[in-house]
Amino acid sequence: MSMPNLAPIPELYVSHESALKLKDEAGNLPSWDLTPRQICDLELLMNGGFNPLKGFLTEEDYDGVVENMRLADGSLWPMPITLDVSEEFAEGLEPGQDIALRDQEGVLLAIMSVTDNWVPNKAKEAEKVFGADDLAHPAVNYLHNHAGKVYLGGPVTGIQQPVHYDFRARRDTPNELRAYFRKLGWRKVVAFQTRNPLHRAHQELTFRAAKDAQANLLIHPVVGMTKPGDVDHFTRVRCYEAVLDKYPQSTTTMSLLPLAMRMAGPREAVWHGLIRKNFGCSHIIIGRDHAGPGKNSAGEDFYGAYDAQDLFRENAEEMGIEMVDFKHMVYVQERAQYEPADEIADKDEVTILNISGTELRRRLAEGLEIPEWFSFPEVVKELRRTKPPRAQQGFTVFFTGFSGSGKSTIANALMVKLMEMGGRPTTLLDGDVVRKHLSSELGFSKEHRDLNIQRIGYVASEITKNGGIAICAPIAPYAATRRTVREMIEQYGAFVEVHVATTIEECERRDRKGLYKLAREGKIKEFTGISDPYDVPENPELRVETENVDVDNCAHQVLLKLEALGLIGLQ
Ligand code: PPS
Repeated sequence: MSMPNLAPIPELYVSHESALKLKDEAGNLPSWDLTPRQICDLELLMNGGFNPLKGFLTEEDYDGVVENMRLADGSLWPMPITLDVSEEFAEGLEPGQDIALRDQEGVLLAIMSVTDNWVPNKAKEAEKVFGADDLAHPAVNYLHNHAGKVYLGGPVTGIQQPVHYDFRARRDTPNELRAYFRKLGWRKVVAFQTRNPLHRAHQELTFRAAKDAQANLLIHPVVGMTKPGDVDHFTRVRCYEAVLDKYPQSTTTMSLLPLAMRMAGPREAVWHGLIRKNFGCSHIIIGRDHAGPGKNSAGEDFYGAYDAQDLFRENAEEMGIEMVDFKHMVYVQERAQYEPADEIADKDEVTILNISGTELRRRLAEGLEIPEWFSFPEVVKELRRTKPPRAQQGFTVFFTGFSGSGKSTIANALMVKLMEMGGRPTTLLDGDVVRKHLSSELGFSKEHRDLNIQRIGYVASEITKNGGIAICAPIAPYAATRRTVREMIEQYGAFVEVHVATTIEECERRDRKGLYKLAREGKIKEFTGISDPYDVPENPELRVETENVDVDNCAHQVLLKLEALGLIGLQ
C-alpha cells in the first residue's frame, strides 16, 4: 500500500473577496438554519474531511450510498450525508435555486445550489445503512424523530468555517494536519478514533499500535456529536491533554474532529477510515464493536463484534488507509504492566485485572477509589470534577398529588431538614408560588397545566444541573408530562418522584382552602379529582400516606429515600 499523499486536499471554500460578495448577495436567498448535526457535516464537507463529496448528496448518489456504499460515479462512500429540511422549506424550491446555509445565530456559512429535492424512504435507509429499522439505534431514532421529511442535494460553496470558541488551537482542517505531518516528516501516522476518556489501557494500546506500525500517532477524538449520554467533550479534551503527556515526546499529537457520529458500526468504520485518510493518516485503529450503538430493542447487539473490522478489511485496498487491529489490553498484576489479552501465555498463573465501563461509572458515582493501574490521577480528577459522587450532585424531588393532599407542607418540612444538613443550595418550587411568579397567565386546561409543569421542570433541571436541590410540589396530574420532566432532569441528576397518596375523599374532607366545596358547586371548573383527571403514578420512587401520619414523619420518609439513593450522606 502506498504512503499517504500529504499534498493539499481540495476544499470547498471560495476566496475572501468572493466570500464577501456572496455574503452580500445571500440576503435575497431562501435561508436554512442548520441543525447542530448539519453544521458538523457541513464543516467536514467544506474543509475536505468528506472528500470526494462536493456537497450534500444528490438523490442518485444517495440511492447508491444507501444500496451499496457507492456514489453515482462508483467511488466508495458508506454514509448518506444529506441535508434534511421541512416540507414547508422544500416546497417552493426549484432545481438550480441557491439557498443560504446559516448557523444557529444566523451567520452565513455556505451557499448551496439545490439540484435535488426528494422525500427519502427512511425505513429503507435505516435497514440498509444502520442494519435495522429499530428506534433503539440512536441514528435511526434521529432519522425518524428529528430529521426533516425532505432531503435537498447539491454542491456547496463554502463561505466560512463554523465558529468554535473552545480549544481553538487543537482544531485542524485536513490540510492543516497534512501540512503539520509534512513539516515534521511524519510519513506514517496511525489515527486513534475515540469518543471516550482515555485510560491507561488505551494509552498502552495506541502506543503499541504506533510502535508496531513504526508510525507516529494521532489521537483524533470526536468532539462533534457522539452517543447520547457520553462524557461531554469539554471534560474529555481536558482528560486527553493529560494523557498526551504520557507518550514519549514527539511521537504523538492530538487534534479534535468535529464529526457527528452515527454509531453505524461497520459502515461507520469505513467512513472513519476515509475521513482519516483525508486528514493525512496512513493507518487507523479499529477495534471490536467499533462505533457500536449498544443493544437493539430486543436486547441484542446490532452488529457482530468483528463486522466493522471485516467490512474495513474488504475495502481497505480501495480506501488507501490500513487498519490496525485494536488489541484488548489487560493489566497483569504480577508484572505490573498491560499486555494484550491474547498474548499472555501464563494466563492461568497470573492475576488479570480489569475495570469495565459500568464499574467505573459506579465507582465515580459513589466516590469510590479508582486504582492507579487503571487510570491516570489527572484523568480521574477531571472526571470527578465533572461528575462528583451522587451525594454532591444536584437532584430534584418532585411531589405530586391532589390539591390539599399535603404536598406543600411535606415539601416545606423536607426543605427545612435539608437546610439543617447544609451543603447544597435548595429551592422550593411550590405549586402556588410557581403559579404566582412563573405561570401567572395560565389556567387549568390540560394544555396550561402541561405548560406549567414543563416550566417547573425546566427550572428544576437548571437547578439540578448546577448542583442544587429542587423541590417541586405541583399537582402535576398527567403521567406523560411527569415523564417529560423526568427526562429533562435525569440528564443532569436524579429525579425522585414522591406520590403524596392522600385520597380524594380525605382531601375533600379536609378542604383547607374551601376549594372542594366550590368545585362541587360548579364554581371552579376542571378541578382535579372532582371534574378533571389525575393519573396515579405507577412507579414513583416513593409513595407516602398522610392519614394518621404526621408531617415530620412524612418528610423523614423522603429523607430516608434520598439516603438510600445515595443522594445525601449519613448524618
Ligand atoms: S397543576 O395541575 O399541576 O398545574 O396545578 P398546580 O400548579 O399545582 O396548581 C394547583 C393549585 O391551584 C389551585 N387550583 C386548582 N387545582 C386544581 N384544579 C383546579 N381547577 C384549580 N383551580 C385552582 C389549588 O389550590 C392548587 O393548590 P394546591 O397547593 O395543590 O392545593
